[in-house]
Amino acid sequence: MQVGDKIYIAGHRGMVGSAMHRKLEKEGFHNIVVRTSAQLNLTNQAAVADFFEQEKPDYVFLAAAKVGGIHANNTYRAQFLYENLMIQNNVIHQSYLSGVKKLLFFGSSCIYPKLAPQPLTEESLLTGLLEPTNEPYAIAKISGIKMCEAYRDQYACNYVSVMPTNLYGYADNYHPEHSHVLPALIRKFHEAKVKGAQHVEIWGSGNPLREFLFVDDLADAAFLIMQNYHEKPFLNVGTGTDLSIRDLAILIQNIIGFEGELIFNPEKPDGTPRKLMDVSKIKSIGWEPKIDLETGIILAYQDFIKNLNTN
Ligand code: GFB
Repeated sequence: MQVGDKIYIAGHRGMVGSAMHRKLEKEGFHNIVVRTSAQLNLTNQAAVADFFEQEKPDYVFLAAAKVGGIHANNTYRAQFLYENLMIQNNVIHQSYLSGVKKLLFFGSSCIYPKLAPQPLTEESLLTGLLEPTNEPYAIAKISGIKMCEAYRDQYACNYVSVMPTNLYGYADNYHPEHSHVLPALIRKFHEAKVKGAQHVEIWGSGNPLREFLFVDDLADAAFLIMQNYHEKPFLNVGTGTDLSIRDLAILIQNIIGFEGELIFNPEKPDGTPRKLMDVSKIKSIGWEPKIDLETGIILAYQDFIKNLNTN
């Protein structure tokens, strides 16, 4: 990618797409094409074809997706499968037809089997059964990886995929039910503190282990991969360390300053017991995360407060 190249970010208003936008601007890229979902419905094949025909981007970051936490994944199962397949099928295929030089597809750590050996290496893909709560989303993301690989095999397209661990950061979704755990807990502890509540409910047992990456660190990794990595195997992106949901809750509680009790609700699903990424491959090409968890939560909390009226 050179500074004048035309770059399309699909999903530029989401957490990942907006981080990618910031990163590209910081690196001096100015020829960036974006469309809101109202301007371009990525599930519509004809509309996506017209867009590529008209804009002819050189590079594509495919960050558009229907995403959410464990409850949203489990509730909107049909939409998570259908919308994600349609978006990625349209963007990947039209990129091929319009001669895009390189495309980067964002996947997710939930593509791995529920009980795969930890830390999760890229080789674990398709070696076992998926976690049921997010199987539709995972199947869509696995299809995206396989599409990038197949278009490379058959048409020599330079398409690569990255598998980020659980993300958080600027422009996250703080919906009380549909968000991921980290933004959900920021919101719950903040509201409990403001209202002077006695306790905060944490879903599940608190025992599952999760790894969290600040989204700007992912954008750095994706930029590096776009510039310097041109091979077929997809790459994990994570910090290489995890913590229990209980410890995460205590950390957020302390940062926000909530003094009440934590109550664990076993009626809510735990999801996969652990999904820690093996990040040796991405580290070997020169990437390291820069934002530690505590700093990242403070930044995310500031962003939450700033956008309080829109969250
Ligand atoms: O982040 P999360 O929704 O998704 O939940 P996953 C992680 C863990 O936190 C689960 C617990 O064990 C939840 O039960 N948890 C505790 C909470 N309190 C809360 C809360 O208030 N809200 C939420 N959301 N969780 C998702 C997948 O799995 O991870 C997606 O469903 C995607 O497909 C994403 O891959 C990265 O980590 O379990």
